[in-house]
Amino acid sequence: MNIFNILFSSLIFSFILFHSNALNVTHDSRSIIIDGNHRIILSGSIHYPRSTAPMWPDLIRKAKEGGLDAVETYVFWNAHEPAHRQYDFSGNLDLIRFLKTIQDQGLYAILRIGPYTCAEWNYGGFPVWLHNIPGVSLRTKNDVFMNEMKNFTTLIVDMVKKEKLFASQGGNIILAQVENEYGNVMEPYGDDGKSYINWCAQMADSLDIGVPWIMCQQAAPPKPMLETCNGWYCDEYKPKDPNTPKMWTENWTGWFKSWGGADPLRTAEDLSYSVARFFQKGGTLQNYYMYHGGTNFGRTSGGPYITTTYDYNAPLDEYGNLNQPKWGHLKQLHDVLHSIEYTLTNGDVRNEKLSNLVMATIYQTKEKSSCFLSNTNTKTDANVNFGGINYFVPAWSISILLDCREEAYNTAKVSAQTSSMVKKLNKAEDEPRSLKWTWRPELIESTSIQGRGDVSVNKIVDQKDMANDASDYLWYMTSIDVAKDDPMLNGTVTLRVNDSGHVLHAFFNGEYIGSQWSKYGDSNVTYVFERNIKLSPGKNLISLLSVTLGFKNYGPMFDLVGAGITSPIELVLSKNVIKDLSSNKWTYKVGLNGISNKFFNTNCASKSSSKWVSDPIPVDRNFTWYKTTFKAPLGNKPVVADLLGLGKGMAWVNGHSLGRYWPSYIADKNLCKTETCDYRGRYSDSKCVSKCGEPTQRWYHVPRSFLKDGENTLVLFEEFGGNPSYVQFQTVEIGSICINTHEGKEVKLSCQDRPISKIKFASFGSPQGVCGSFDKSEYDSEVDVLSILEKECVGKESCSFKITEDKFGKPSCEIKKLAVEAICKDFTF
Ligand SMILES: *[C@@H]1O[C@H](CO)[C@@H](O)[C@H](O)[C@H]1NC(C)=O
Ligand SMILES: *[C@@H]1O[C@H](CO)[C@@H](O)[C@H](O)[C@H]1NC(C)=O
Ligand SMILES: *[C@@H]1O[C@H](CO)[C@@H](O)[C@H](O)[C@H]1NC(C)=O
Ligand SMILES: *[C@@H]1O[C@H](CO)[C@@H](O)[C@H](O)[C@H]1NC(C)=O
Ligand SMILES: *[C@@H]1O[C@H](CO)[C@@H](O)[C@H](O)[C@H]1NC(C)=O
Ligand SMILES: *[C@@H]1O[C@H](CO)[C@@H](O)[C@H](O)[C@H]1NC(C)=O
Ligand SMILES: CC(=O)N[C@H]1CO[C@H](CO)[C@@H](O)[C@@H]1O
Repeated sequence: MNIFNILFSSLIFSFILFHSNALNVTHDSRSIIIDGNHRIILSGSIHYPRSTAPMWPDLIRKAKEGGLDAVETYVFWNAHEPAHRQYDFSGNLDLIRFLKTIQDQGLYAILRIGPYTCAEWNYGGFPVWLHNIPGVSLRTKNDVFMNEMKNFTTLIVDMVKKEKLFASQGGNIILAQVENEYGNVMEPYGDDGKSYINWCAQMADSLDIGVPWIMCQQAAPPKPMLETCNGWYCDEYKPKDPNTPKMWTENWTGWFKSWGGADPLRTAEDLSYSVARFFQKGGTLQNYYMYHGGTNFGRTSGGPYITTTYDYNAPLDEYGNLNQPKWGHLKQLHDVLHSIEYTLTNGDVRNEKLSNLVMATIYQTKEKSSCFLSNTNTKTDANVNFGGINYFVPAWSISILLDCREEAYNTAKVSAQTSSMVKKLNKAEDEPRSLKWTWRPELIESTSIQGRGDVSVNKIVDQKDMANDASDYLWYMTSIDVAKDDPMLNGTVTLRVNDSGHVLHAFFNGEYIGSQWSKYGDSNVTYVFERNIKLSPGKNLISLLSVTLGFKNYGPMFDLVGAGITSPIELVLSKNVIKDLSSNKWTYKVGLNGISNKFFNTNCASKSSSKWVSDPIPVDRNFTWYKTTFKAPLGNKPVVADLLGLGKGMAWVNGHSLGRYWPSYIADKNLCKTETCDYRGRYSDSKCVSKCGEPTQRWYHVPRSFLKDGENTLVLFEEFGGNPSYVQFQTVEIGSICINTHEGKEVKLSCQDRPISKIKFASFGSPQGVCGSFDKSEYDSEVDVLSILEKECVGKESCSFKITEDKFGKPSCEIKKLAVEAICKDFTF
């Protein structure tokens, strides 16, 4: 089938599925019932603003190919309503287009409206203006808040209804969510919290959407809301209401990353284990959080300190490539689970203990049976006899047996290929080797350091309150008059600033005196900045530039956590002589000159273009704007900007923000405790991490739709000082692929849309090592496996075969494993 056939048949399919008539979505304790069909649902999160609209069809097609039934997303209030009653549903905020793209692929959608999202998204999705409405109190019984929440939730529901997207209207949305993980934080809100969650339920119910509402992490929610679980494992979870099916709305496929953090890895073996275990123990709906993580463009990342990449180690990587073997290993699991859906949702269930921590679960209907064999030991493999057949069940793994006989899947036996992604220079022929830069300074001296601002008040104001999220940058400025006989003129005076975290640059009498930022932005963010200063008689000027990196998004009353500089700000002469400046007259200025004047906007640059100068390009100069032009890399592969050499700042391509960058932030060496990664045992976000001692984030996604033919413009605002001469544009593609699996498996090697150019290694028996460094063992078969595969695979985009002794010869040991490493052909233009 060619691509048009596929597209055409999926259109027909979706037409039949969704356009014909309304679907009746209900549930029992075991299944989601759609028009009388008892279903288990495999779903994956894809957040529409974390990619671009042109990327959506490909992402969703890959989700469908990966065996998902549904795509889940939050709705991001602060992105849609950036100012009170001013809405934005354009570009990658086009929620309806996203939902229709899901529908066009014939998948269901799960709409988590919230509108609180958490999601490592700025301020958990709440608009900061909401926090600044007088009398408001967020996520509790408060009329101002509830009115706004209802207004936005209703707006979204009405938009969706108008397009007839709820299943009850013939659309594809089978579930919707109100609030989000409130149960985790409800306690501190006391009785008002309880009233609030009851109100949420009533409010949602009154919107009459015709499909069930869910509330995640909310034990025994008010009826008719259904509770669901979030976490790395939800196998032990049981809904309080026996009629509620067991639903897992967030199965964390990996983890997010903070500035200073290492690269997360949740192995395919462990992730599939958690899913298989969930269904072994009666699961009905599970959702991968994330299936595609994507990118925090602009200033959308939360935290504080969440990186611009939100890759999440998800089955689809940040750029939309298959993250192999995870994607393929899960696809196989999904296919097997779908094939036993009938017994899972209808069968009688019983468990049989086989040995210590080894258990069989049998789903039995009159006609059919399916079994799970689980080994929850973290170290001990199991050889078990079940129904007269011997099975090898490795430690921390689950086998699924069709008809309780044939092992169709084991979570620890990965046969999907591993793909190693590489970054390549794919320059147009006439493109020079290095980029030619122009630059201009950010004029901080002439404006802010002089104390000129927009607003003055006699107190220290939180950055959210003062800047209303219009910018990351906020100046706090004050002056102090020192009398000639002030004792502070003698001796050392320390300026002491209490900061709620994020970044602080301090200036005294026009001179820079130092900067500070918290080391771990994710927790533990506050710090005290101290520098000695020399006061002069007369007027002295203190100018503090506070820079935030996303507002907090999680925790009880997270919305009230301070941002920016907090009281007190003091001059300290000695322990006993402290002058508190907190109630001085403070002048505030929001933003930076270059950002306010849109230096990054290439359309209206002409007026100020003369201000960009070419020689000499300064290096390690803070508060500096850089600009260059470049041609889009050849081909259609995802593009990244390699920003190694830069400090911290923001980047724009053709006026589109790539997000905040901070390649000079090196991931802590101590975070990588062990060199090897053992999939066995419970996962946590500190397990299996890598890339310690390297930049937290060196590469920044430039979606193809940001680029145009001919000349493109990159603008950088460099806050810390760096060297732009290393900056490069590269493409991300598969470099090599590997297989390392046992006899009997059907395997496939694929370079996706490029030919396999070479088989670098191939051996059958007990080859050693891992992908990239395989080695033969003395027990391997004598047959020239490499030549066989060369004949079958080289020159083709993919090749499939079954691993058998007939094909690859007889190894002289019990282990019969095939290891292959193949190289994907370089594109030549
Ligand atoms: C929807 O399905 C449920 C059972 O699954 C049934 O009780 C109900 O009558 C159905 N509703 C409609 C409108 O068909
Ligand atoms: C939201 O509030 C505005 C008034 O600020 C009102 O005009 C509008 O109808 C409300 N929208 C909904 C969906 O309730
Ligand atoms: C500073 O110290 C000098 C000598 O130590 C003294 O003469 C002067 O009065 C002091 N000035 C103030 C303002 O304390
Ligand atoms: C500094 O600010 C933090 C956070 O806002 C606050 O908890 C702390 O009490 C402040 N320190 C002092 C000395 O007031
Ligand atoms: C919090 O900060 C202290 C020092 O300020 C440090 O020892 C501790 O490890 C930090 N905790 C976390 C969780 O980062
Ligand atoms: C900016 O760079 C200058 C020159 O290297 C240096 O003196 C100053 O301390 C830096 N300021 C900041 C805010 O980093
Ligand atoms: C349900 C569940 O597993 N929740 C977990 C989510 O993750 C946090 C942080 O890792 C845990 O504390 C929760 O128990």
